[in-house]
Amino acid sequence: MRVASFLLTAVALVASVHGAIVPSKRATVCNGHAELCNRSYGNVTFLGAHDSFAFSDDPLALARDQEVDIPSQLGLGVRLLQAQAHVNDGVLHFCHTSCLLFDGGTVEDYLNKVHDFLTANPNEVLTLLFTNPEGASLPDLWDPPFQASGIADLAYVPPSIPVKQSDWPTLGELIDSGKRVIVFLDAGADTDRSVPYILPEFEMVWETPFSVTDPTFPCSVDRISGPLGTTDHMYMINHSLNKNVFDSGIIVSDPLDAPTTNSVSSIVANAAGCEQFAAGRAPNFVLLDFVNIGHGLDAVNQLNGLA
Ligand SMILES: *[C@@H]1O[C@H](CO)[C@@H](O)[C@H](O)[C@H]1NC(C)=O
Ligand SMILES: *[C@@H]1O[C@H](CO)[C@@H](O)[C@H](O)[C@H]1NC(C)=O
Ligand SMILES: CC(=O)N[C@H]1CO[C@H](CO)[C@@H](O)[C@@H]1O
Repeated sequence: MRVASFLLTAVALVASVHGAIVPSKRATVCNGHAELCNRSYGNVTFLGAHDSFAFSDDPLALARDQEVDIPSQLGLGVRLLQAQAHVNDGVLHFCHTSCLLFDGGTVEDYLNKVHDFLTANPNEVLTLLFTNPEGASLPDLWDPPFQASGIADLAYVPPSIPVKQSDWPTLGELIDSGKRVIVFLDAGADTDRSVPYILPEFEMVWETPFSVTDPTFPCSVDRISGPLGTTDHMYMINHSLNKNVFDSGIIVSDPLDAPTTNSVSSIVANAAGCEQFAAGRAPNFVLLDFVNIGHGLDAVNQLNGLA
């Protein structure tokens, strides 16, 4: 301890001898844009991949919602990854509805890939939005893969919960602090706060309806919880169009619609329809199927005032 503090003092002295204060490391480009460094996380629009793990290039894989893998999605500018977890043989997997229908592998393998991206891209803020339909235990099943992959060390823990939309740190602050992953869970984190970095989604983010089959995407506040008011939440548009197969009630996503659904005009129109619920603000997250099709990132840049 003594040696360490002596060294620190010596370094400080050398620094002051060489003139003035040594500035702490500051990110100058955040998520690819200098303009975003000084912007609150709550005032940025991010591109999201719905069912990010459910990728396949096989058109016959009806349970897929993406065509390209996680590194490719991130490479396309996706900065929110959504996925649905199921317990399979006592271990958490990402699966679509059931692991028999589509098994995307273990959450730990998935998070290892995400960690590789974060290590290679130190100036990126990333959001993980996972769903927990089986109510898997946070300390017993969710925390272990986050710890093993190293993502837990990068996850932001707010000083108190819920965080108002206007109270989030800037992207630059998140990057500079090394805590640049925001983790939301749809169910479980509201009642169990024993894993502090796993945040209760609906207390801070509201969502538009899902399984939408109307291509005009009429906006409404579908899922939200208190105590914060609607405009003090961030929000996500679930901008994926589903097809009711032969009116059977079976809903699947359709890549043939994706060029239209993922166009700038369709996304921006959906956002405009929601601003009435958000004091005129753009959505924080634009969640898409088939992120490699259409122009999702262009729409997001436009909503961020960057285009
Ligand atoms: C960042 O934002 C703060 C407060 O909003 C402002 O005072 C400061 O000038 C901004 N810095 C830059 C580099 O834009
Ligand atoms: C960020 O703030 C600007 C200015 O108030 C607003 O136009 C924009 O919609 C906001 N974006 C988000 C995602 O809150
Ligand atoms: C976070 C999330 O993905 N919310 C919903 C968006 O829509 C899909 C279906 O299209 C739902 O499964 C998700 O829960």
